[in-house]
Parts: sequence; structure tokens; C-alpha cells
Amino acid sequence: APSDPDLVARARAAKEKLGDKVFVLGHHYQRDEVIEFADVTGDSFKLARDAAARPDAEYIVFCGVHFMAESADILTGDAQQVVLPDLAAGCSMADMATAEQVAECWEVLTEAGVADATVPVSYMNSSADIKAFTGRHGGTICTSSNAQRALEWAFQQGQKVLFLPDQHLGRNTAVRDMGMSLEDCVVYNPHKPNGGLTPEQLRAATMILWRGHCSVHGRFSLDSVNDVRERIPGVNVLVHPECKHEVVTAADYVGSTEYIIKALDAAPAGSKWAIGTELNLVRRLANRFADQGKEIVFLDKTVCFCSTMNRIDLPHLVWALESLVAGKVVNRIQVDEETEHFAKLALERMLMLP
Ligand code: CIZ
Ligand code: SF4
Repeated sequence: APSDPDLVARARAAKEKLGDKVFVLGHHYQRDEVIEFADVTGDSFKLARDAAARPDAEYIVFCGVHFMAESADILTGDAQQVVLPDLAAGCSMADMATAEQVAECWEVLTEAGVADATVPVSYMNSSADIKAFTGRHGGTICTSSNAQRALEWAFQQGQKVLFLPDQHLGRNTAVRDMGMSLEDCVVYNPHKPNGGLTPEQLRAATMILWRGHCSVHGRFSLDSVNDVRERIPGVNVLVHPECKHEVVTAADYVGSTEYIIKALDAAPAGSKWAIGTELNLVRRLANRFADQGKEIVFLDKTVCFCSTMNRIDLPHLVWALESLVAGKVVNRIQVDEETEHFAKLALERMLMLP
């Protein structure tokens, strides 16, 4: 639906009044009505770095979800204030690993005698607390673009990896990209005593995968891949590594959102693509490349927006911007100093990956 013209005018006016003082970041999975006002778009890591590269921007309005705003706060200077237009924009995956659960897991590993040999590797899609845990225990953060390099680094530091919080990215990277076997991986379930694992299982495992997943990407199924191949002969199936292992195995190409955008950009006219990632992005890409004769469809027939991403809409953005014009910083996301210190340590290890 087209955006309310009154809200569009108000957003434009507020941005103009704020000028260079405000920098609006738009994650790839945001609604069109929000992306229209983004100064830059990207994945969570790129956006956090973009914000850090604009120290003159006093206000960073992050159109994305909570953990992304935290990461932006960690990577930007103290003078920059990060605003999340709706505090209810969380991430179900990030919420699947809490500080308490992860501390308990580390105790379980310690009792099994494997903690000393274990290096945590945490996906960008995690809370600041989990990033800080990772930094404290000598681990690194990774994105879906550098997960393999992060794991290779981690296996130089220790014999085992505790991968948080997305089991699928961890498994897909270890098995598909690095040639480990499914038997090398065990799943730690934070809702079961001792993670549902025996000390023997923990000692035998190479990859300890946290039992978390993305509620959007985790919904694509092997059936959706088979169906689309039947429906569209010659289709190229391209999916995000947060999809289940069986989906990734059946796909033709696997990669991060930035990879997906580049692949479609480079695709020849007349080619056909089924994309397994968030629907706002897939729709935008389908529209953008339609003129070039590229047929781009959503991998699944069931609608698959990220509901928390979609909480950020034009009314919330206008409210955040107009509050800033009035001198009021609403919904500020601020990570405490100690958490920031250790989370930054883990992020810096990622930046130093070979
Ligand atoms: O699944 C997501 O939310 C992704 C890929 C986030 C990001 O940009 O890191
Ligand atoms: Fe979280 Fe998945 Fe939504 Fe990304 S798409 S914010 S991982 S729930």
C-alpha cells in the first residue's frame, strides 16, 4: 500500500530540520516505507560500521531490531546516541540465548572438563550480553559472510567451538563449508538439564551448537525447494545460511543478504531465481531487477516477513524523528560500560580475522 502522504511529508520535514545531526540506518529487511528514508541500507554489521564512520551524526536512528541497535551503540562513539523507533522490535533468535542460560552452559562445559578447550563463536544476531560472554571467554563474533573464517580461527585457539545462537548457521558452516560431519555436531538445549547432553557427548563433539534458530529463515523447507523446482524449470535456488541444513544442501547457492544482492545483480537477463530470505528484501529485489528481465520469486508460498522487523513502520519513524526535532531522545539503546568493553573485544577479534 502507498504510504500516508501526510506521514511522508512529516518524515521528510523532520529529517530536513535535523540535517547532518541525524543518520538513519535501514536494515535490508525493513519495509519500503521505512527504507525510503534510510541514508544507508545494509546488513547489521555494515550498518553499525557505517554509523561509526559518521561521528558528526549525533543521532543514529536504527531501523532494524534491538541487537543491531546495541551493536551500533558498541561500535559508535559516546557522543552518538542510538535510537530504536520501536522498543518491541526484538529478534526471536537473539532472545533464544540469555546471559543466564549461557553462563549455565559454560558451567556444564566446565563440569564436563571441556570448557578450557572450547572457544565461543557468536553470530552477530545476539544480544550485547552474549557478545560480552564471547569476548570474556576468548571468542569472536561472526557474520554470515565470515563464519567460516571465524571457525577456522577458533579451531586454532582450541579443540571445540561453542556456536551461538543460530544452530543452522553453525551446522551449515561446519558441515557444508568445512567438511565436518553431522556427527561432529551436538545441540545444546538450554531448556534441558545439562543442555540435554552427557559429559561423554560433550567430550566427543567438535561443534557444540546452541539450540537457537531464526523464526523466518527456519521456516523454509525441503518441500519448498522441490516445489519451486517443479513450478519453475531451470530456476536457481539461492538461500541464506540461517536456513535448515536440508534446505541449504538442496539449494544451488548459499549466502548472506549482501551475497544475495550481489548474485542477483550479476545474474544474466532471462535467468530465474527463487530466494530464501526475508520477504521485504526479496520483493524489493524482484522489483528492482524486473526491468532487466530477471525473474525473482520468493522461495516459499507462505508469507514470511520478519514480524519484529516489521514493527518499525513509518508512524514509529516519524515519532522518533519528530521527538529528536523537539530535543527529546526517545527509545535510546545504551549498552553498559562493562558489557560494551567485552562485547567490543569479541567484535575486534572478528575485525582481525585473516
Ligand atoms: O537474519 C538476519 O536478521 C540477518 C541476516 C541480519 C543481519 O543483517 O546480520
Ligand atoms: Fe531475527 Fe530472523 Fe528476524 Fe533476523 S529475520 S531479526 S534473525 S527473527
